[in-house]
Amino acid sequence: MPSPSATGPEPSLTAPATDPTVLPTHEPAAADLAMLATRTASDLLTPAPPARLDAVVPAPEQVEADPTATFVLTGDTAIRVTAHPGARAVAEHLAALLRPVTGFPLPVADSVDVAPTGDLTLTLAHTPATPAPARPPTTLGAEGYRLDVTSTEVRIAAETAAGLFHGVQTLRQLLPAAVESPTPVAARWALPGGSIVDRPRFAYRGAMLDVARHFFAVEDVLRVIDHLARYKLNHLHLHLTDDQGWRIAVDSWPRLTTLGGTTEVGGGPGGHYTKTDYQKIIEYAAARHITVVPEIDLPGHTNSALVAYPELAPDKVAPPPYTGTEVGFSYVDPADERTYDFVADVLGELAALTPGPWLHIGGDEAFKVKGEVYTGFVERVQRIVAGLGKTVVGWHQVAPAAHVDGRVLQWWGTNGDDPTTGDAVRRGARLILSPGNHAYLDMKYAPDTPIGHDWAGLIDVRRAYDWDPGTHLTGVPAEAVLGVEAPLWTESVTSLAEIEYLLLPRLPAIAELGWSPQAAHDWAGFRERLAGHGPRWATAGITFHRTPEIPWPAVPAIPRQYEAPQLGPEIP
Ligand code: TNX
Repeated sequence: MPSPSATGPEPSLTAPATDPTVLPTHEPAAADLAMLATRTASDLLTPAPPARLDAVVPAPEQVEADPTATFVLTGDTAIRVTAHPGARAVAEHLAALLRPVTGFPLPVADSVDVAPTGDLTLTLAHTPATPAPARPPTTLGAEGYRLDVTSTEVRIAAETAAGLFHGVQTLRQLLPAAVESPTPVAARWALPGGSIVDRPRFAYRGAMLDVARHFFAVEDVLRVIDHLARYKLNHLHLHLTDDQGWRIAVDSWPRLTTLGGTTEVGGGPGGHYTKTDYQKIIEYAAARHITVVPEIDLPGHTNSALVAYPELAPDKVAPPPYTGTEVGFSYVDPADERTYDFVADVLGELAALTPGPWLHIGGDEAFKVKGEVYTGFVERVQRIVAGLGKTVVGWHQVAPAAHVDGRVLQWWGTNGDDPTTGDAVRRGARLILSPGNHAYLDMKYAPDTPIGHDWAGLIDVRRAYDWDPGTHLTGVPAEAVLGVEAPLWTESVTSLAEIEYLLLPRLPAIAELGWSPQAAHDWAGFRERLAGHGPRWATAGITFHRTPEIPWPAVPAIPRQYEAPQLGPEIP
Protein backbone atom coordinates (compact mmCIF):
# COMPACT_ATOMS: atom_id res chain seq x y z
CA MET A 1 0.00 0.00 0.00
CA PRO A 2 1.51 3.40 -0.88
CA SER A 3 2.33 5.58 2.06
CA PRO A 4 0.03 8.65 2.09
CA SER A 5 2.54 10.61 4.16
CA ALA A 6 4.94 10.48 1.25
CA THR A 7 2.72 12.97 -0.58
CA GLY A 8 3.38 15.93 1.69
CA PRO A 9 4.63 17.24 4.98
CA GLU A 10 2.78 16.93 8.25
CA PRO A 11 0.59 19.90 9.08
CA SER A 12 1.90 22.44 11.50
CA LEU A 13 0.65 21.62 14.96
CA THR A 14 0.78 25.23 16.10
CA ALA A 15 -2.57 26.89 15.62
CA PRO A 16 -2.28 30.28 13.98
CA ALA A 17 -4.82 32.87 14.97
CA THR A 18 -7.57 33.34 12.41
CA ASP A 19 -9.97 35.62 14.25
CA PRO A 20 -8.16 38.48 15.93
CA THR A 21 -10.99 39.05 18.37
CA VAL A 22 -10.52 35.59 19.73
CA LEU A 23 -6.98 34.45 19.25
CA PRO A 24 -3.98 36.79 19.18
CA THR A 25 -1.58 36.36 16.29
CA HIS A 26 1.50 36.79 18.39
CA GLU A 27 2.88 35.43 21.59
CA PRO A 28 2.86 38.22 24.18
CA ALA A 29 6.14 39.10 25.78
CA ALA A 30 6.60 38.35 29.46
CA ALA A 31 5.75 41.94 30.36
CA ASP A 32 2.45 41.73 28.45
CA LEU A 33 1.65 38.56 30.29
CA ALA A 34 2.34 40.06 33.66
CA MET A 35 0.06 42.96 32.83
CA LEU A 36 -2.62 40.63 31.57
CA ALA A 37 -2.49 38.67 34.80
CA THR A 38 -3.14 41.75 36.87
CA ARG A 39 -6.17 42.94 34.91
CA THR A 40 -9.57 42.43 36.35
CA ALA A 41 -12.08 40.36 34.47
CA SER A 42 -13.99 43.38 33.25
CA ASP A 43 -10.90 44.68 31.44
CA LEU A 44 -10.43 41.54 29.45
CA LEU A 45 -10.80 41.67 25.77
CA THR A 46 -12.89 38.91 24.36
CA PRO A 47 -16.64 38.59 24.73
CA ALA A 48 -16.38 34.92 23.70
CA PRO A 49 -19.76 33.21 23.53
CA PRO A 50 -20.16 31.57 26.96
CA ALA A 51 -20.00 27.80 26.93
CA ARG A 52 -23.26 26.16 28.01
CA LEU A 53 -23.31 23.96 31.07
CA ASP A 54 -25.25 21.35 29.11
CA ALA A 55 -22.88 21.32 26.13
CA VAL A 56 -20.44 18.78 27.60
CA VAL A 57 -19.26 15.65 25.71
CA PRO A 58 -19.83 12.98 26.90
CA ALA A 59 -23.20 14.17 28.22
CA PRO A 60 -23.23 14.26 32.03
CA GLU A 61 -25.75 12.29 34.04
CA GLN A 62 -27.42 15.36 35.60
CA VAL A 63 -27.06 19.03 34.68
CA GLU A 64 -28.77 21.93 36.40
CA ALA A 65 -27.83 25.25 34.84
CA ASP A 66 -28.06 28.49 36.82
CA PRO A 67 -28.24 31.20 34.16
CA THR A 68 -27.93 33.89 36.83
CA ALA A 69 -24.43 32.81 37.84
CA THR A 70 -21.10 33.09 36.02
CA PHE A 71 -17.69 32.49 37.53
CA VAL A 72 -14.75 34.33 36.03
CA LEU A 73 -11.22 33.09 36.47
CA THR A 74 -8.76 35.91 37.21
CA GLY A 75 -5.15 36.53 38.11
CA ASP A 76 -6.18 36.21 41.76
CA THR A 77 -7.72 32.75 41.45
CA ALA A 78 -6.03 29.93 43.36
CA ILE A 79 -6.60 26.19 43.06
CA ARG A 80 -7.34 24.67 46.45
CA VAL A 81 -7.20 20.94 46.95
CA THR A 82 -7.57 18.27 49.61
CA ALA A 83 -4.17 17.30 51.02
CA HIS A 84 -3.84 13.95 49.19
CA PRO A 85 -1.18 13.08 46.60
CA GLY A 86 -3.63 11.91 43.92
CA ALA A 87 -5.88 14.94 44.33
CA ARG A 88 -2.89 17.25 44.40
CA ALA A 89 -1.66 15.75 41.12
CA VAL A 90 -5.04 16.53 39.52
CA ALA A 91 -4.84 20.12 40.80
CA GLU A 92 -1.35 20.49 39.35
CA HIS A 93 -2.62 19.05 36.06
CA LEU A 94 -5.40 21.66 35.99
CA ALA A 95 -2.94 24.43 36.78
CA ALA A 96 -0.61 23.21 34.02
CA LEU A 97 -3.52 23.30 31.55
CA LEU A 98 -4.57 26.83 32.48
CA ARG A 99 -1.39 28.72 33.32
CA PRO A 100 0.21 28.99 29.84
CA VAL A 101 -2.93 30.22 28.08
CA THR A 102 -4.24 32.53 30.81
CA GLY A 103 -0.91 33.81 32.07
CA PHE A 104 -2.38 33.60 35.60
CA PRO A 105 -0.21 32.23 38.43
CA LEU A 106 -2.97 29.87 39.69
CA PRO A 107 -1.11 28.69 42.79
CA VAL A 108 -2.07 25.24 44.08
CA ALA A 109 -2.72 25.25 47.83
CA ASP A 110 -4.22 22.94 50.44
CA SER A 111 -7.95 23.48 50.74
CA VAL A 112 -9.33 25.29 53.71
CA ASP A 113 -12.79 24.72 55.04
CA VAL A 114 -14.21 28.18 54.69
CA ALA A 115 -17.03 29.90 52.85
CA PRO A 116 -16.68 30.83 49.13
CA THR A 117 -13.16 31.92 48.39
CA GLY A 118 -13.22 33.03 44.78
CA ASP A 119 -11.15 29.98 44.00
CA LEU A 120 -11.34 26.61 42.27
CA THR A 121 -11.58 23.90 44.91
CA LEU A 122 -11.04 20.18 44.36
CA THR A 123 -12.34 18.10 47.24
CA LEU A 124 -11.68 14.43 47.70
CA ALA A 125 -14.27 12.99 50.03
CA HIS A 126 -17.05 10.51 50.36
CA THR A 127 -19.59 12.86 48.86
CA PRO A 128 -23.06 11.55 48.14
CA ALA A 129 -24.46 13.06 44.99
CA THR A 130 -27.58 15.04 45.76
CA PRO A 131 -30.28 12.71 44.53
CA ALA A 132 -32.85 13.98 42.13
CA PRO A 133 -36.29 13.54 43.74
CA ALA A 134 -37.21 10.35 41.92
CA ARG A 135 -33.79 8.70 42.29
CA PRO A 136 -32.54 6.54 45.12
CA PRO A 137 -29.66 8.00 47.13
CA THR A 138 -26.44 7.25 45.41
CA THR A 139 -22.74 7.91 45.51
CA LEU A 140 -20.28 9.23 42.97
CA GLY A 141 -18.37 5.94 42.87
CA ALA A 142 -14.94 5.19 41.43
CA GLU A 143 -15.03 7.79 38.66
CA GLY A 144 -17.93 10.17 39.32
CA TYR A 145 -17.70 13.81 40.31
CA ARG A 146 -19.86 16.74 41.25
CA LEU A 147 -19.15 20.21 39.84
CA ASP A 148 -20.71 23.37 41.26
CA VAL A 149 -20.17 26.75 39.66
CA THR A 150 -21.44 29.87 41.43
CA SER A 151 -20.48 33.47 40.83
CA THR A 152 -18.02 33.25 43.72
CA GLU A 153 -16.42 29.82 43.41
CA VAL A 154 -16.01 26.57 41.51
CA ARG A 155 -16.01 23.28 43.40
CA ILE A 156 -15.31 19.80 42.13
CA ALA A 157 -15.95 16.98 44.58
CA ALA A 158 -15.26 13.29 44.06
CA GLU A 159 -14.52 10.11 45.99
CA THR A 160 -11.38 9.39 43.96
CA ALA A 161 -8.64 11.27 42.16
CA ALA A 162 -10.01 9.76 38.92
CA GLY A 163 -13.35 11.43 39.63
CA LEU A 164 -11.64 14.78 40.22
CA PHE A 165 -9.72 14.30 36.97
CA HIS A 166 -12.93 13.71 35.00
CA GLY A 167 -14.44 16.78 36.67
CA VAL A 168 -11.46 18.80 35.50
CA GLN A 169 -12.06 17.63 31.92
CA THR A 170 -15.63 18.90 32.20
CA LEU A 171 -14.40 22.20 33.62
CA ARG A 172 -12.06 22.55 30.67
CA GLN A 173 -14.96 22.18 28.22
CA LEU A 174 -16.92 24.88 30.08
CA LEU A 175 -14.22 27.49 29.51
CA PRO A 176 -14.08 29.37 26.19
CA ALA A 177 -12.52 27.43 23.27
CA ALA A 178 -9.50 29.72 23.44
CA VAL A 179 -8.43 27.77 26.54
CA GLU A 180 -7.02 25.20 24.09
CA SER A 181 -4.53 27.67 22.63
CA PRO A 182 -0.89 26.65 23.04
CA THR A 183 0.03 30.32 23.32
CA PRO A 184 -1.30 32.98 25.74
CA VAL A 185 -4.69 34.51 25.01
CA ALA A 186 -6.42 37.55 26.43
CA ALA A 187 -9.94 36.34 27.09
CA ARG A 188 -12.67 36.58 29.67
CA TRP A 189 -12.31 33.16 31.29
CA ALA A 190 -15.96 32.68 32.20
CA LEU A 191 -17.62 29.48 33.40
CA PRO A 192 -21.41 29.05 33.21
CA GLY A 193 -23.15 28.68 36.58
CA GLY A 194 -24.95 25.59 37.85
CA SER A 195 -24.31 22.03 39.01
CA ILE A 196 -23.33 18.79 37.31
CA VAL A 197 -23.49 15.35 38.93
CA ASP A 198 -21.85 12.79 36.73
CA ARG A 199 -20.83 9.13 36.69
CA PRO A 200 -19.96 6.67 33.90
CA ARG A 201 -22.39 4.10 32.56
CA PHE A 202 -19.63 1.53 31.89
CA ALA A 203 -16.41 0.83 33.79
CA TYR A 204 -14.34 0.17 30.64
CA ARG A 205 -14.12 2.91 28.04
CA GLY A 206 -11.25 2.59 25.62
CA ALA A 207 -9.55 3.12 22.32
CA MET A 208 -7.02 0.90 20.58
CA LEU A 209 -4.02 2.03 18.60
CA ASP A 210 -2.36 -0.45 16.23
CA VAL A 211 1.34 0.41 16.47
CA ALA A 212 2.30 -2.77 14.60
CA ARG A 213 1.09 -2.13 11.03
CA HIS A 214 2.74 1.28 11.22
CA PHE A 215 4.93 2.25 14.12
CA PHE A 216 4.21 5.48 16.00
CA ALA A 217 6.66 7.36 18.20
CA VAL A 218 6.13 7.66 21.94
CA GLU A 219 5.18 11.35 21.53
CA ASP A 220 2.38 10.41 19.14
CA VAL A 221 1.01 7.87 21.61
CA LEU A 222 1.12 10.45 24.41
CA ARG A 223 -0.89 12.83 22.29
CA VAL A 224 -3.49 10.12 21.61
CA ILE A 225 -3.66 9.61 25.38
CA ASP A 226 -4.49 13.31 25.74
CA HIS A 227 -7.39 12.88 23.32
CA LEU A 228 -8.71 9.92 25.31
CA ALA A 229 -8.48 11.87 28.56
CA ARG A 230 -10.54 14.78 27.19
CA TYR A 231 -13.48 12.46 26.61
CA LYS A 232 -13.17 10.51 29.87
CA LEU A 233 -11.93 7.30 28.27
CA ASN A 234 -9.97 5.23 30.78
CA HIS A 235 -8.22 2.49 28.76
CA LEU A 236 -5.64 2.58 25.96
CA HIS A 237 -5.27 -0.79 24.23
CA LEU A 238 -1.96 -1.04 22.38
CA HIS A 239 -1.85 -3.63 19.57
CA LEU A 240 1.89 -4.23 19.99
CA THR A 241 2.57 -7.12 17.61
CA ASP A 242 1.43 -8.24 14.20
CA ASP A 243 2.74 -9.77 10.98
CA GLN A 244 4.35 -6.50 9.93
CA GLY A 245 6.25 -5.70 13.11
CA TRP A 246 7.00 -6.51 16.77
CA ARG A 247 7.00 -3.30 18.80
CA ILE A 248 7.87 -4.13 22.42
CA ALA A 249 11.32 -5.11 23.70
CA VAL A 250 11.53 -8.58 25.28
CA ASP A 251 14.91 -9.20 26.96
CA SER A 252 14.71 -12.99 26.79
CA TRP A 253 13.89 -12.98 23.04
CA PRO A 254 15.84 -9.93 21.80
CA ARG A 255 15.53 -10.56 18.07
CA LEU A 256 11.76 -9.96 18.29
CA THR A 257 12.55 -6.25 18.10
CA THR A 258 16.06 -6.08 16.64
CA LEU A 259 14.85 -8.10 13.64
CA GLY A 260 11.08 -8.36 13.96
CA GLY A 261 10.65 -4.65 14.73
CA THR A 262 12.38 -3.25 11.66
CA THR A 263 9.50 -3.56 9.19
CA GLU A 264 6.04 -2.08 8.68
CA VAL A 265 3.30 -1.88 6.05
CA GLY A 266 4.58 -0.22 2.89
CA GLY A 267 8.26 -0.96 3.55
CA GLY A 268 9.05 1.82 6.06
CA PRO A 269 11.62 1.39 8.83
CA GLY A 270 9.22 0.32 11.60
CA GLY A 271 10.54 0.71 15.12
CA HIS A 272 9.85 -0.51 18.62
CA TYR A 273 9.40 0.67 22.21
CA THR A 274 12.17 0.00 24.68
CA LYS A 275 10.97 -0.96 28.13
CA THR A 276 11.69 2.61 29.20
CA ASP A 277 9.54 3.94 26.33
CA TYR A 278 6.70 1.63 27.32
CA GLN A 279 6.97 2.74 30.95
CA LYS A 280 6.84 6.36 29.86
CA ILE A 281 3.59 5.67 28.01
CA ILE A 282 2.18 3.86 31.04
CA GLU A 283 3.11 6.67 33.42
CA TYR A 284 1.73 9.39 31.15
CA ALA A 285 -1.52 7.42 30.84
CA ALA A 286 -1.69 6.73 34.60
CA ALA A 287 -1.32 10.45 35.33
CA ARG A 288 -4.50 10.84 33.25
CA HIS A 289 -6.25 7.93 34.97
CA ILE A 290 -5.91 5.76 31.87
CA THR A 291 -4.90 2.09 32.08
CA VAL A 292 -2.76 0.60 29.31
CA VAL A 293 -3.95 -2.76 27.93
CA PRO A 294 -1.06 -4.41 26.04
CA GLU A 295 -1.86 -6.96 23.32
CA ILE A 296 0.40 -9.72 22.04
CA ASP A 297 -1.60 -11.22 19.17
CA LEU A 298 -1.47 -15.07 19.25
CA PRO A 299 -1.35 -17.61 17.68
CA GLY A 300 -1.89 -15.83 14.32
CA HIS A 301 -0.65 -12.40 13.23
CA THR A 302 2.85 -13.54 14.19
CA ASN A 303 4.95 -13.31 11.01
CA SER A 304 7.35 -10.78 12.60
CA ALA A 305 8.05 -13.22 15.46
CA LEU A 306 8.67 -16.05 13.01
CA VAL A 307 11.12 -13.90 11.04
CA ALA A 308 13.07 -13.36 14.28
CA TYR A 309 12.75 -16.93 15.65
CA PRO A 310 12.07 -19.53 12.91
CA GLU A 311 12.00 -22.23 15.61
CA LEU A 312 8.48 -20.97 16.41
CA ALA A 313 7.27 -21.58 12.86
CA PRO A 314 5.42 -24.81 12.07
CA ASP A 315 8.02 -25.70 9.40
CA LYS A 316 10.93 -24.19 11.38
CA VAL A 317 11.81 -22.03 8.36
CA ALA A 318 12.01 -18.24 8.62
CA PRO A 319 9.37 -16.60 6.41
CA PRO A 320 10.25 -13.42 4.54
CA PRO A 321 9.36 -10.20 6.38
CA TYR A 322 5.83 -9.09 5.55
CA THR A 323 4.89 -5.51 4.63
CA GLY A 324 1.53 -6.09 2.96
CA THR A 325 -1.97 -5.95 4.45
CA GLU A 326 -3.34 -9.50 4.14
CA VAL A 327 -4.26 -11.36 7.32
CA GLY A 328 -4.57 -14.94 8.52
CA PHE A 329 -1.54 -16.66 6.99
CA SER A 330 0.95 -16.82 9.90
CA TYR A 331 0.92 -18.73 13.20
CA VAL A 332 3.23 -19.95 15.92
CA ASP A 333 3.50 -23.74 16.16
CA PRO A 334 0.88 -24.90 18.67
CA ALA A 335 2.42 -28.40 18.74
CA ASP A 336 5.87 -27.31 19.92
CA GLU A 337 6.61 -26.81 23.64
CA ARG A 338 9.10 -24.09 22.73
CA THR A 339 6.11 -21.97 21.65
CA TYR A 340 4.74 -22.03 25.20
CA ASP A 341 8.16 -21.08 26.62
CA PHE A 342 8.06 -18.14 24.22
CA VAL A 343 4.54 -17.14 25.27
CA ALA A 344 5.37 -17.45 28.98
CA ASP A 345 8.55 -15.39 28.61
CA VAL A 346 6.93 -12.65 26.54
CA LEU A 347 3.81 -12.37 28.67
CA GLY A 348 5.87 -12.64 31.86
CA GLU A 349 8.08 -9.69 30.93
CA LEU A 350 5.07 -7.69 29.75
CA ALA A 351 3.11 -8.45 32.94
CA ALA A 352 6.05 -7.28 35.03
CA LEU A 353 6.09 -3.96 33.15
CA THR A 354 2.33 -3.42 33.19
CA PRO A 355 0.63 -2.22 36.38
CA GLY A 356 -2.90 -2.57 34.95
CA PRO A 357 -4.87 -5.81 35.43
CA TRP A 358 -5.21 -6.80 31.76
CA LEU A 359 -3.20 -8.82 29.24
CA HIS A 360 -4.77 -9.05 25.76
CA ILE A 361 -3.80 -12.22 23.88
CA GLY A 362 -5.40 -11.44 20.50
CA GLY A 363 -6.71 -14.71 19.11
CA ASP A 364 -8.27 -13.24 15.94
CA GLU A 365 -7.98 -14.54 12.40
CA ALA A 366 -5.78 -17.55 13.16
CA PHE A 367 -7.30 -19.21 10.11
CA LYS A 368 -4.73 -22.00 9.94
CA VAL A 369 -5.07 -23.12 13.57
CA LYS A 370 -8.46 -24.76 13.72
CA GLY A 371 -10.90 -26.46 16.08
CA GLU A 372 -9.51 -28.19 19.15
CA VAL A 373 -5.93 -27.24 18.37
CA TYR A 374 -6.90 -23.55 18.44
CA THR A 375 -9.03 -23.93 21.57
CA GLY A 376 -6.30 -25.90 23.34
CA PHE A 377 -3.73 -23.23 22.48
CA VAL A 378 -5.96 -20.43 23.77
CA GLU A 379 -6.74 -22.33 26.98
CA ARG A 380 -3.05 -22.83 27.66
CA VAL A 381 -2.27 -19.17 27.05
CA GLN A 382 -5.21 -18.15 29.26
CA ARG A 383 -3.69 -20.25 32.06
CA ILE A 384 -0.32 -18.55 31.56
CA VAL A 385 -2.00 -15.15 31.92
CA ALA A 386 -3.88 -16.24 35.04
CA GLY A 387 -0.63 -17.58 36.49
CA LEU A 388 0.88 -14.12 36.05
CA GLY A 389 -1.93 -12.65 38.15
CA LYS A 390 -3.49 -10.84 35.18
CA THR A 391 -6.97 -10.93 33.67
CA VAL A 392 -7.13 -12.22 30.11
CA VAL A 393 -8.73 -10.31 27.25
CA GLY A 394 -9.07 -11.81 23.76
CA TRP A 395 -10.86 -10.97 20.53
CA HIS A 396 -14.22 -12.77 20.49
CA GLN A 397 -12.80 -15.66 18.43
CA VAL A 398 -11.45 -17.07 21.72
CA ALA A 399 -15.07 -17.58 22.91
CA PRO A 400 -15.09 -21.40 22.53
CA ALA A 401 -12.19 -21.80 24.98
CA ALA A 402 -12.91 -22.72 28.60
CA HIS A 403 -13.76 -19.91 30.99
CA VAL A 404 -11.10 -18.56 33.33
CA ASP A 405 -11.76 -16.13 36.14
CA GLY A 406 -12.59 -12.63 34.93
CA ARG A 407 -12.17 -13.49 31.22
CA VAL A 408 -13.12 -10.69 28.84
CA LEU A 409 -13.97 -11.04 25.14
CA GLN A 410 -13.69 -8.13 22.74
CA TRP A 411 -16.52 -8.28 20.21
CA TRP A 412 -15.57 -6.91 16.79
CA GLY A 413 -18.24 -8.56 14.65
CA THR A 414 -20.69 -6.76 12.42
CA ASN A 415 -23.71 -8.93 13.12
CA GLY A 416 -25.06 -8.58 16.63
CA ASP A 417 -26.15 -12.19 16.87
CA ASP A 418 -23.39 -14.62 17.80
CA PRO A 419 -24.40 -17.74 19.76
CA THR A 420 -20.77 -18.73 20.48
CA THR A 421 -20.08 -15.41 22.18
CA GLY A 422 -23.45 -15.58 23.95
CA ASP A 423 -22.51 -19.02 25.26
CA ALA A 424 -19.13 -17.76 26.55
CA VAL A 425 -21.01 -14.98 28.37
CA ARG A 426 -23.29 -17.57 29.99
CA ARG A 427 -20.13 -19.36 31.17
CA GLY A 428 -18.98 -16.13 32.85
CA ALA A 429 -17.19 -14.01 30.24
CA ARG A 430 -17.68 -10.24 30.15
CA LEU A 431 -17.62 -8.24 26.93
CA ILE A 432 -15.93 -5.19 25.52
CA LEU A 433 -17.95 -4.04 22.52
CA SER A 434 -16.11 -2.86 19.42
CA PRO A 435 -18.61 -3.65 16.67
CA GLY A 436 -16.75 -3.35 13.38
CA ASN A 437 -19.61 -1.51 11.70
CA HIS A 438 -19.91 1.18 14.42
CA ALA A 439 -16.72 1.44 16.45
CA TYR A 440 -13.91 0.72 13.95
CA LEU A 441 -12.12 4.01 13.48
CA ASP A 442 -10.16 2.68 10.49
CA MET A 443 -13.36 2.53 8.43
CA LYS A 444 -13.85 5.42 6.01
CA TYR A 445 -16.38 8.13 6.90
CA ALA A 446 -17.63 8.33 3.32
CA PRO A 447 -16.67 6.89 -0.09
CA ASP A 448 -14.21 9.74 -0.70
CA THR A 449 -12.37 9.46 2.64
CA PRO A 450 -8.75 9.31 1.45
CA ILE A 451 -7.52 6.71 3.96
CA GLY A 452 -9.08 3.78 5.78
CA HIS A 453 -11.02 0.63 4.93
CA ASP A 454 -14.64 -0.16 4.16
CA TRP A 455 -14.94 -3.90 4.78
CA ALA A 456 -17.29 -3.21 7.72
CA GLY A 457 -19.06 -0.42 5.85
CA LEU A 458 -18.72 3.33 5.96
CA ILE A 459 -18.87 4.82 9.45
CA ASP A 460 -19.91 8.44 9.63
CA VAL A 461 -20.33 10.09 13.04
CA ARG A 462 -23.99 9.22 13.23
CA ARG A 463 -23.26 5.54 12.63
CA ALA A 464 -20.51 5.62 15.27
CA TYR A 465 -23.03 7.13 17.69
CA ASP A 466 -26.30 5.37 16.92
CA TRP A 467 -26.14 2.06 18.77
CA ASP A 468 -26.66 0.91 22.33
CA PRO A 469 -23.91 -1.17 23.96
CA GLY A 470 -26.46 -2.43 26.50
CA THR A 471 -28.60 -4.21 23.90
CA HIS A 472 -26.26 -4.61 20.94
CA LEU A 473 -25.58 -8.34 21.13
CA THR A 474 -28.54 -10.70 21.14
CA GLY A 475 -28.61 -12.81 24.29
CA VAL A 476 -26.01 -10.71 26.09
CA PRO A 477 -27.45 -8.77 29.04
CA ALA A 478 -26.21 -5.25 29.77
CA GLU A 479 -24.67 -6.52 33.04
CA ALA A 480 -22.21 -8.64 31.03
CA VAL A 481 -20.99 -5.58 29.13
CA LEU A 482 -17.83 -4.22 30.70
CA GLY A 483 -17.75 -1.38 28.21
CA VAL A 484 -16.83 -0.13 24.77
CA GLU A 485 -13.66 0.37 22.78
CA ALA A 486 -12.89 2.11 19.49
CA PRO A 487 -10.04 0.34 17.65
CA LEU A 488 -7.82 2.17 15.18
CA TRP A 489 -6.03 -0.27 12.86
CA THR A 490 -3.25 1.43 10.95
CA GLU A 491 -2.64 -0.39 7.67
CA SER A 492 -3.42 2.90 5.87
CA VAL A 493 -2.42 5.30 8.65
CA THR A 494 1.11 6.67 8.65
CA SER A 495 1.18 9.90 10.68
CA LEU A 496 -0.22 11.55 13.78
CA ALA A 497 -2.34 13.84 11.60
CA GLU A 498 -3.93 10.80 9.95
CA ILE A 499 -4.56 9.18 13.34
CA GLU A 500 -6.33 12.34 14.49
CA TYR A 501 -8.28 12.65 11.25
CA LEU A 502 -9.81 9.19 11.80
CA LEU A 503 -10.19 9.61 15.57
CA LEU A 504 -11.94 12.96 15.54
CA PRO A 505 -14.84 13.44 15.60
CA ARG A 506 -15.77 9.76 16.01
CA LEU A 507 -13.92 9.05 19.25
CA PRO A 508 -16.19 11.39 21.26
CA ALA A 509 -19.21 9.47 19.88
CA ILE A 510 -17.91 6.17 21.25
CA ALA A 511 -16.85 7.92 24.46
CA GLU A 512 -20.40 9.16 24.98
CA LEU A 513 -21.79 5.63 24.52
CA GLY A 514 -19.40 4.42 27.19
CA TRP A 515 -19.97 7.22 29.68
CA SER A 516 -23.43 8.75 29.36
CA PRO A 517 -26.70 7.21 30.52
CA GLN A 518 -28.75 5.65 27.74
CA ALA A 519 -31.50 8.14 28.60
CA ALA A 520 -29.21 10.96 27.42
CA HIS A 521 -28.73 9.35 23.99
CA ASP A 522 -29.84 11.86 21.38
CA TRP A 523 -28.21 12.36 17.98
CA ALA A 524 -29.63 15.85 17.44
CA GLY A 525 -28.32 17.04 20.79
CA PHE A 526 -25.00 15.25 20.38
CA ARG A 527 -24.19 16.85 17.04
CA GLU A 528 -24.91 20.31 18.49
CA ARG A 529 -22.71 19.66 21.53
CA LEU A 530 -19.95 18.13 19.41
CA ALA A 531 -19.94 21.13 17.08
CA GLY A 532 -18.40 23.28 19.79
CA HIS A 533 -15.35 20.99 19.84
CA GLY A 534 -14.25 21.88 16.31
CA PRO A 535 -12.95 25.30 17.40
CA ARG A 536 -11.29 23.67 20.40
CA TRP A 537 -9.41 21.15 18.24
CA ALA A 538 -8.50 23.82 15.71
CA THR A 539 -7.22 26.09 18.46
CA ALA A 540 -5.11 23.25 19.88
CA GLY A 541 -3.73 22.40 16.42
CA ILE A 542 -5.42 19.01 16.36
CA THR A 543 -6.37 17.56 12.98
CA PHE A 544 -9.97 16.43 12.57
CA HIS A 545 -12.42 15.54 9.84
CA ARG A 546 -14.78 18.46 9.23
CA THR A 547 -17.65 16.18 8.37
CA PRO A 548 -20.76 17.92 7.00
CA GLU A 549 -22.90 16.00 9.53
CA ILE A 550 -21.84 18.37 12.30
CA PRO A 551 -22.91 22.06 12.34
CA TRP A 552 -19.42 23.42 13.06
CA PRO A 553 -19.63 27.04 14.19
CA ALA A 554 -18.24 29.73 11.92
CA VAL A 555 -16.62 31.74 14.74
CA PRO A 556 -13.84 31.32 15.46
CA ALA A 557 -13.04 30.01 12.01
CA ILE A 558 -11.48 26.57 11.88
CA PRO A 559 -8.19 26.93 10.03
CA ARG A 560 -8.45 25.00 6.80
CA GLN A 561 -5.10 23.30 7.18
CA TYR A 562 -6.41 21.23 10.06
CA GLU A 563 -8.48 19.29 7.61
CA ALA A 564 -5.45 17.00 7.14
CA PRO A 565 -3.75 18.74 4.18
CA GLN A 566 -1.58 15.78 3.23
CA LEU A 567 -4.67 13.71 2.53
CA GLY A 568 -5.01 15.23 -0.91
CA PRO A 569 -8.59 14.96 -2.14
CA GLU A 570 -10.13 17.22 0.50
CA ILE A 571 -7.70 20.07 -0.05
CA PRO A 572 -8.74 22.75 -2.53
C1 TNX B 1 -9.52 -7.13 11.24
S1 TNX B 1 -10.41 -6.77 14.01
C2 TNX B 1 -8.47 -7.38 12.11
C3 TNX B 1 -7.23 -6.63 11.96
C4 TNX B 1 -7.27 -5.69 10.78
C5 TNX B 1 -8.62 -5.04 10.73
C6 TNX B 1 -8.72 -3.99 9.66
C7 TNX B 1 -9.37 -7.85 14.23
C8 TNX B 1 -9.39 -8.45 15.54
N1 TNX B 1 -8.55 -8.17 13.22
O1 TNX B 1 -6.14 -7.52 11.84
O2 TNX B 1 -6.27 -4.74 10.96
O3 TNX B 1 -9.59 -6.01 10.50
O4 TNX B 1 -9.93 -3.29 9.76
